[in-house]
Amino acid sequence: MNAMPQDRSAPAASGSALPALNDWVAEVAALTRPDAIHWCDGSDAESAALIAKMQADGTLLPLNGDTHPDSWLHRSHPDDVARVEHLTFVCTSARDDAGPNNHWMSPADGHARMDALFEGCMHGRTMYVVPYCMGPIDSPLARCGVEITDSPYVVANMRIMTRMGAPALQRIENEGRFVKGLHSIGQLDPDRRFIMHFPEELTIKSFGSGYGGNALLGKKCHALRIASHQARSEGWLAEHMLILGLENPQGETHYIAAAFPSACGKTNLAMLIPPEGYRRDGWKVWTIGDDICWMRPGADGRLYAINPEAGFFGVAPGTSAKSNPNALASIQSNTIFTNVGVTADHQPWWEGIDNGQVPVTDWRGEPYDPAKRPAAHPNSRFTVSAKQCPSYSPKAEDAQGVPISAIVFGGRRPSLVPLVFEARDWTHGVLVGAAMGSETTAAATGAVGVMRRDPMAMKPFCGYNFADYFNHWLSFDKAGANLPKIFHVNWFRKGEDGKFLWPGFGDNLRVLEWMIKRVEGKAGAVETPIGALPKVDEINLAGVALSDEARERLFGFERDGWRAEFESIGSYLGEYGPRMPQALKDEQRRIAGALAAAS
Ligand code: TSX
Ligand code: MN
Repeated sequence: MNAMPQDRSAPAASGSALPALNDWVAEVAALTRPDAIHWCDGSDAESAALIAKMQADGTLLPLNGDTHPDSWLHRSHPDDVARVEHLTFVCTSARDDAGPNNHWMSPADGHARMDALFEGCMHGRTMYVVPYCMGPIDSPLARCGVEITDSPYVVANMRIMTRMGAPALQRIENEGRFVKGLHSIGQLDPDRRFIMHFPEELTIKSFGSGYGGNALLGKKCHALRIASHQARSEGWLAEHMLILGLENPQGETHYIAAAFPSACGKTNLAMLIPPEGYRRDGWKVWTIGDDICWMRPGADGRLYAINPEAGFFGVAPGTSAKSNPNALASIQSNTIFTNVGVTADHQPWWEGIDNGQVPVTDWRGEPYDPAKRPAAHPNSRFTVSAKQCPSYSPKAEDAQGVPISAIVFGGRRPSLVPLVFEARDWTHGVLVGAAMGSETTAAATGAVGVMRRDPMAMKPFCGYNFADYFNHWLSFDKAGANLPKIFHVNWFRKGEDGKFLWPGFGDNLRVLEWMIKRVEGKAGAVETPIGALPKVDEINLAGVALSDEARERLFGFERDGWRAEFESIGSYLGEYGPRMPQALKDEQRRIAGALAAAS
């Protein structure tokens, strides 16, 4: 199981049949100087041994075994609780290839900076070699990687979030190609912390953080930043999208992929439970994924999607039996909780869990005092296998992926933006995605009510220049393509009184139903310069109490406001400079012109 780092001729059990992998592991061991090397096979025995070790050293605290069997609490370092965008770099040979949407460093400088940090950093520690597959192990759309890490917590999370272990190693050996991810928690010093990507070398180096997005390299670093770069050169898309299946009473299922900026309830939408009447009629929502979607055109021209992940790394606060019963059901056992509070009888607790219990200890391990800090960190998480989700779709394990009927973009827009509209064509849809975003609400992030654009929800995750990325999106519209329709939704429109006008949650199914009717050519629409709006009566609002004001604002088209919005979109696109595709600028001008024409 363990081999000394110096042992370069290790037997197969402690290494791989792939020389390129063995050489890289040896090279990393020579640099980081671990006490031992452990090649992860993903077995139950291995997992049990790792968990026992972490329980012994306090990395994992057991939760109530009666209410939450095989579940654990991890408290991270208080300065290590979130992704660090200002310390995240894309290292391409040419600065312009990373684009204004990324921090850039030359590959040579990036490697030098990181290798200095990694020098001897695993002394006294075990180095884990973690082979993983992003996507069903037998899927042609899946891609593999190997993460080398000195964090057993990372290994335990990777085992849930990816297909980790022997089958992945087998596939890597067959393919001879894999993404190299090197990770060390270092000293968890925020001043010695960097997340660097070398997309041209399919390499990631991450130092100084043990937190999810910085440390579970299969997720944001591989499946989004590196994969988006790889997808561009190979003709597919790696997107920050949930995937759900919507089954109608006839038993037909349409698949929808959707991108939202943070704090819009992506996981809640992915696990939506239909309103009572819909359930009775036989409607069902199936969850394929809640965060990442890889899609590629199939032989029939449609886009086929897989969820590259095997689990959910979800935000805990706000998750309740009311907001997301499927998520709550998923996390009753075999779950790692990070930075949540606990009750007197050691059950996990967070703000908005709404289960009648009370916390006694906060996420720092101190007695809960609401005057001091919330019980759970706002970015506290659960890590759980997708297989534990009651709505998990059997199609999520399908090697061929699922055909996507609709792509949905959204944002938090208290004003102007209607509940739903449909893009007139693919190019218009790409513009809708490029212009999406949220108005800021959290006082912590600065000004309230400021428009933050987050194209396709990919601002922190696109591994290359956004202008090239939009061009790549546009390139899918070609002969033989049979592309999904593109929609934009806004669950967060507010009324004069500042209250939300749309009930949201399960009732969002009514909007999804209209989209599918549009896809099937069974619903009408009102054409406007911004796209097609639902025709009154063609979106089912039976049982939804909406005031006249709500109806007007949710389904109306406000020409003057949109004129200003399109000016703002025009200047935003301008920020990406001369690489911005002309077709997208033309589309913005066309709509701006249409908005100006009739008044
Ligand atoms: O997740 C949300 N969704 C999508 C659900 C499938 N949230 C939570 C956002 C934070 C993560 C929502 N919040 C949604 C929504 O559609 N809509 C809203 C706004 C809202 C909040 C409360 C009410 C109505 C709308 N009403 C009552 O609480 C009674
Ligand atoms: Mn995400």
